[in-house]
Amino acid sequence: NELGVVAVGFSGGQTKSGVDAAPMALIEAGLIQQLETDLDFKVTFDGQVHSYTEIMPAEDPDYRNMKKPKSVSAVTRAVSQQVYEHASAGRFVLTLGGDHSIAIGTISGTAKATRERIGRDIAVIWVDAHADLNTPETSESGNIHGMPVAFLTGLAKEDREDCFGWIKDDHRISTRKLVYIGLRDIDRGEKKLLKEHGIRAFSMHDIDRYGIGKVMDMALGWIGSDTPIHLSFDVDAIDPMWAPSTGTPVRGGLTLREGDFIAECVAETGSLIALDLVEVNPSLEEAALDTSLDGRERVVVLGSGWAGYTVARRLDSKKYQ
Ligand code: DIR
Ligand code: MN
Ligand code: MN
Ligand code: MN
Repeated sequence: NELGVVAVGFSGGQTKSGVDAAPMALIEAGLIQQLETDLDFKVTFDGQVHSYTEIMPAEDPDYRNMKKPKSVSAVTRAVSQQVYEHASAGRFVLTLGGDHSIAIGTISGTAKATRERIGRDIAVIWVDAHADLNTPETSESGNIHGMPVAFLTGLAKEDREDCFGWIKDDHRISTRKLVYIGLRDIDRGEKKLLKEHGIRAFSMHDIDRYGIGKVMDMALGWIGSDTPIHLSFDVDAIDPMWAPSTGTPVRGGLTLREGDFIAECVAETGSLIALDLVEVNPSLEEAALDTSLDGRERVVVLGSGWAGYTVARRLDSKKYQ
């Protein structure tokens, strides 16, 4: 039961500081220990929360409407290599973010490693209030955490090596192998792209209509039973009542139990190869909508307990190891 952990203390894909402190908060809450002791994983972890200061560019002006393009490009390129090395060694990869821009690194890393190792294309389940599908041109904010899926699917491309030009075909995924769950805050440009490319998406409206059980059946049915799955989980998919400590909370989200259920169903397939847990921002605990519990504690407990559980359940099958 081999697990590689990558801790990414990076917040440059959006403008609020604090999301870089999440990996340490999760680790201090006992995540690594829980994975090793309670869940019996052999954990490979370099013991560091990477902030990649040594590769940060001296200056980083906006480019094609993107904020901090060179920084995000350099960090995601380094993350891609770290994740690629774990995945190439047959390890399940757990990445702790950081904002969601880091998924450019995690998914490109598993996509490439899985192609090389077993000749398969991966599928991605993107659990989020947002689609993160903006191209630099459709983005209203310029924040790259709203763009990772566009770069990963090739809907956004750039030749400049220092602005995501390092992303090649073997890093990319097809829009056919992408499923969204939990959407409720979509920009106009994103809506158009979802439609044009026939991307499978289950919004909160769909979850209300069909229930989470049916939605998971449909989502996993779309992917098929013999495809390696990378689960990218933005904590803002969960309702702010449960997970208030996040940069862009949106009302009307998943219950805590629905979040668990998604993780359990994906784990049960035996096809899960990687998990990202992103956008936890411990410094935003004061913004908690529900003050009956301490915001930070809830999010940390959610993150660690839930991430650990997902990984454990997945080991029922070692299909892709
Ligand atoms: C918005 C917000 N769609 C943007 N995206 C967020 O900036 O492109 N993603 N918050 O998590
Ligand atoms: Mn996101
Ligand atoms: Mn989001
Ligand atoms: Mn928005």
